Amino acid sequence: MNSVGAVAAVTTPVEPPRDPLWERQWALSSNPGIGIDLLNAWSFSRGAGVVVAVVDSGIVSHSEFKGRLLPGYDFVSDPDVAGDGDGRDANPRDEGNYVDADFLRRTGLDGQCAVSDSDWHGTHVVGIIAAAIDRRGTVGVAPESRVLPVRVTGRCGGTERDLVDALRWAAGLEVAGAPVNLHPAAVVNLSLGAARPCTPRLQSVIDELSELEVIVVAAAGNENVDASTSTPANCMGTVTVTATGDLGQRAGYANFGYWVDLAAPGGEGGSSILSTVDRGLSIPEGEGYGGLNGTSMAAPHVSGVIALARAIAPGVSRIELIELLLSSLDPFQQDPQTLGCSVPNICGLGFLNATRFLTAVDARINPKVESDLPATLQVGTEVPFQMTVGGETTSVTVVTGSICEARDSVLAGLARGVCILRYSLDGDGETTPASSRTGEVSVRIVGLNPELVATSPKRMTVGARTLVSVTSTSEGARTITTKTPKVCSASPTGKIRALKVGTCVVRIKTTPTSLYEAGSATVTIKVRR
Ligand SMILES: [Ca+2]
Ligand SMILES: [Ca+2]
Ligand SMILES: [Ca+2]
Repeated sequence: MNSVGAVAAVTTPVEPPRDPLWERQWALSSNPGIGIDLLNAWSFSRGAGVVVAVVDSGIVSHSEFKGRLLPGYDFVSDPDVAGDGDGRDANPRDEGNYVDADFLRRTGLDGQCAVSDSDWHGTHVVGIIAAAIDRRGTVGVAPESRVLPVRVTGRCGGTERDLVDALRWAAGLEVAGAPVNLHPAAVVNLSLGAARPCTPRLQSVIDELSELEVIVVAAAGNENVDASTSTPANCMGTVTVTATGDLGQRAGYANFGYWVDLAAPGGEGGSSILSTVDRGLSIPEGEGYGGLNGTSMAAPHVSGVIALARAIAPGVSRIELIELLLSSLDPFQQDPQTLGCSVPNICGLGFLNATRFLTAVDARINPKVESDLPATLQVGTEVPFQMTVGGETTSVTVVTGSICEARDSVLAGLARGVCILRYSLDGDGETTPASSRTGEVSVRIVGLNPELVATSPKRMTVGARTLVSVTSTSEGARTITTKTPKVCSASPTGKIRALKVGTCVVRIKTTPTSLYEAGSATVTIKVRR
């Protein structure tokens, strides 16, 4: 028997989208270790319906998200940071996170943040995940996913208290003062961080989300330090993502180390990640496209790919999906230029590969059944066999006990008919819909060919009678009929009467039995005057 790999081979090739900026989206290309090999992953899924929460700076309206933005929430408590004149509210619009001298003077936040233009961070992250295939602009990793924009940062950052409430709300949990989120997220993208340990409060809410099978993806941070110093990347249970550039190199800014799970494109220098933004330098002025670099851009590539997987595997557990993700990564480029990531425990276990991941998820939910069972087996004979489901040897039980018997990987044919064998792979059954790992295969048990001998006189005269005598190894019921009713008649018991000159042909048949196939014979008698 052929050995069965965990990953099935080829997928249907998918045509590249005609969105004009696609050609510049190197991060989505199929260059190993550089792009995430997205196109063929779309033959499995485009993330339809999966809810991805982008807990970030909010969002501006953009035609790339048309019809797929869910009602989010604005958890920014501080009106100065929010820039919308009040505390928390139901409108997660990104009012612009620009910082100017006036703002610093007024708020006394001088020293905590620098003067800068608005970067439309949340909108950029959403575009990486969910920009439409619409012959305009860019495309997102999961272009049919739905986005839940949850605002937690504004001008000069955000607070952990707001973040904790935002995370709970995104997962559908109750948060005082906010309406219940009717679209709980399957994936939460956290392209944000602060330089401190993971607090018990933040860890506890991430644990709550893990309990709900929500997958939380966190950016490793952009300080070129060990990611263990950056939260929430350093919380247990997050998928922590560092960033690479367009040569597959570790981005110079990217946090690294043991806490990093994997790497994805984040851009470096002029080779940035292109996505959706607003054109305004301070407040929103209208939709556009622009480039940003950061682990903030790497994380949503992973969130988007997880959304693709969730769309086809809603029943697979969070932990198993993460295991499949981390076991389907590409190796890092070994080129000296990419040194950094090819050293162990720097950029995680490998580089994101969407097609390999989706192929592995597909094999997991549609495990390939392979056996060396023959199509047919004769009654009274037996054959050794093996069966594997998804590469694992499985046992079988016989559904049709009177037809066949399976014992110690030997199948025996007992009686003519269809032998049905049921296989099931138990293992981690609690995380898997049982039906996906059970099924039936059949082998046709063929009977023996009966020996059927019929004898009669060779000649008769018109008006004479005779008897066909029949012997058979089969117990099957016999039918005796004339094929030439004008020349001779035949009774069911084999009495022949010659009617006119010619050739009398009589057909003898036996019906199939549990041991024998149907049998037939003919006799031919010349009828003379
Ligand atoms: Ca507000
Ligand atoms: Ca608001
Ligand atoms: Ca587009």
